[in-house]
Amino acid sequence: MNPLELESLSKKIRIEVIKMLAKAGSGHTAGSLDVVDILVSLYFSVLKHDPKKPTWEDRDRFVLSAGHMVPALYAVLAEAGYFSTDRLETLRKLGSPLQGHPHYDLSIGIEASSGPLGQGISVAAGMALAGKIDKQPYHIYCLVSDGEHDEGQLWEAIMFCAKYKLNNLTLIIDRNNIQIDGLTEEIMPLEPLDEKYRAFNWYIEEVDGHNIDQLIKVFEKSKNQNKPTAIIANTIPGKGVSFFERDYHWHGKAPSQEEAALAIKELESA
Ligand SMILES: Cc1ncc(C[n+]2csc(CCOP(=O)(O)OP(=O)(O)O)c2C)c(N)n1
Ligand SMILES: [Mg+2]
Repeated sequence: MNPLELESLSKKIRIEVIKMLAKAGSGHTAGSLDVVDILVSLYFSVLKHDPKKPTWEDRDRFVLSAGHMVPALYAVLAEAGYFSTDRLETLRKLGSPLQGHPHYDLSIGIEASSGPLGQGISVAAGMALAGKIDKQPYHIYCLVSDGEHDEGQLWEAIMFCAKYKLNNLTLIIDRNNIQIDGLTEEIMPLEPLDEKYRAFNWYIEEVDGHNIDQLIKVFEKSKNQNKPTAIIANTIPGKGVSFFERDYHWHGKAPSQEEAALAIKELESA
């Protein structure tokens, strides 16, 4: 797919996410919308994977550490062919594999359970070290949120990755500047975030997290480093819908049916 096709796919995914959240009546709107371009770039251009063979040994692995953003991942996995898009409307329903936070299930492409902030990166680090020990060709991608940097475990994992020079791991930081109760820089300042990673011996890149072309280039670059890579992806929470954008109140709130209809209309006419 060319970048234009990927952009229109992102729009379709955002509409699916809004429908899923409105139908479920609960969930996380801001982050789910802002990671869409990152996930589309990964699953439709970067990752070596086969939705028809989800247990293929040599596949690249993606771990969503910020588990609350999973509606976007479900929509991308369905669109990629891991399961039917009809199932998206079962989000958060009893008995559905599509719970509000991801549950390990390779049959639908979910590589790790997550939800407790700061833990997914440790899982990804373990996968990357295992890949190195076993001399496996696959690459590990892990998406963490900025709010997850308030967890001590994340920094332990960052030291671990540097110690073992896990250059088969690419970390994407969703830098949307919000967390549950407000702006990250007011609640627990993270800046200078790039310098922190550099001091922890990581290779660092910074991109516009909505520029698919840039994202793909930087992902490719991250595969040729001699240390783990962290990509700071600057994103707009609630991306694509004017009344969601940059408002932290949408962190953990689903749109009503009326709000969803307005949001979809705005996306469709953009
Ligand atoms: C260990 C842990 N503590 C608290 C929570 C509740 N929680 C879920 S998301 C979140 C905010 C984290 O910030 P971020 O991921 O940056 O949020 P977003 O950008 O999606 O608004 C919190 C406090 C959790 N899931 N895990
Ligand atoms: Mg955030």
